Amino acid sequence: MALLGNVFSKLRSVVNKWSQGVSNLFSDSPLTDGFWEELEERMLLGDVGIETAEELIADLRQIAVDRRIAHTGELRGVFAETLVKRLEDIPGTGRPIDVSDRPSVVTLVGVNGSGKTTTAGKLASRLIREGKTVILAAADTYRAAAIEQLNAWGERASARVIAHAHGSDSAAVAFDAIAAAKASGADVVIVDTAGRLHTKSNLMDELAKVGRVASREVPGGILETLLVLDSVTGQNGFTQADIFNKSIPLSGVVLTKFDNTAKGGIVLSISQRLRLPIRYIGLGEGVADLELFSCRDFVHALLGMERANDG
Ligand SMILES: Nc1nc2c(ncn2[C@@H]2O[C@H](COP(=O)(O)OP(=O)(O)OP(=O)(O)O)[C@@H](O)[C@H]2O)c(=O)[nH]1
Ligand SMILES: [Mg+2]
Repeated sequence: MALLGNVFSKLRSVVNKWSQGVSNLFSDSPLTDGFWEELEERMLLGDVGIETAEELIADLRQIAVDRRIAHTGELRGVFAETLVKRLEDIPGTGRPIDVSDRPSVVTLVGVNGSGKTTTAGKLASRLIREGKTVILAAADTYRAAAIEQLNAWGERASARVIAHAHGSDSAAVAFDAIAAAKASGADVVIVDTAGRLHTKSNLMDELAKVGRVASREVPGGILETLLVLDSVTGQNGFTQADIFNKSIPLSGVVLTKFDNTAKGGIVLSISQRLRLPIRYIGLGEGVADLELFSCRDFVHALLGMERANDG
C-alpha cells in the first residue's frame, strides 16, 4: 500500500505539470462547445495526439448525450472511467512481464539513448527484489562503453553480466547468456541491445538474429520483448514500433524519462495507437526508479482525483 501510494505521488507530480489545466476544465460550468474545444486543445498540448484526442472526445460526447449531462463537473468521473477502460482494453497494460519460465528471456530494444541499458539494470533489480535470479546479457557489442555501462548496472543490481569483446556478434552473447542461465538455474535473462535507428536494415537484421537465438534456445517459451521509448520524444515512437515489430515481435513498452516530461498524455497515444501494453515507466536514473504502470493511478493523477483504494 505504501509503495502504491509512492507511485501515485510520483505520478501525480509528473502528470501535474500538465493535468492542472485538464482537471480545472471540470467544474460547475454548463457543458458548451467551448468546453469540448478546450478539452481537445489541452489534450493536444499534453501530447495525447490528434487521433486519440478526437476518439476520446467522441466517446465522451456520446456519453454526455446519452446521460443528459449538463455540467462539466459531472463528466470528470465518466472521463476517468473512459480513459481507464481504453487503457485496460489493451491486454497486459500495467501488468508485470511474464517471467514464469526458467529461463525467461526479456529483450530490450529501441533507438539510441532511449534508456535500454538503464532499464535493463532497473528491471534486473526489480526482479531480484521479487526473488528471481537474473543474468544480464551485454548484447550491445557496438558502442565501446556499453559493456562497462552494463557491468556497472550489474553491480548495482547484484546481477551477473555475460559479455563478449566489443565488436563481437550480439546473438552469440544472447546465446551464451541463455546457456549460462540454464547451467546455473537462473530465472531470467535480460538482453540489452544496441541502440539502432529503425531505418538501418542491417542492424535490424542483427536484432532479428538475437530474437531467433532466443526462440531457438527457449523453445515454446514466452519471449518478452520490450520497446523502450523515451517519453519526451515519444511521438516519434509509432513508426519505430512498427519497424521493430517486424524484426522481433514486441510484447510491451517501457516508457522512460517520465520524470522529464511535462506531457503525460504520451501514455494515451502510445497505448491507443501502438496497441501494445505499457508495462513499466521510468521515473528517474536510480536503480529503484522503475515502476509498474498503473492505469488507475495515472488517470486519477491526471484528473486530480483521489487515489482509488483498489489501485
Ligand atoms: N531522468 C531519467 N533519465 C533516464 C531514465 N532512463 C534512462 N535515463 C537516462 O537516459 C540516458 C540514456 O540511457 P541509456 O540507458 O544509456 O540508454 P540506451 O537506450 O541504452 O542508449 P544506447 O545504448 O546508446 O542506445 C542516461 O543518461 C540515463 O541515465 C529515466 O527514467 N529517467
Ligand atoms: Mg545502451
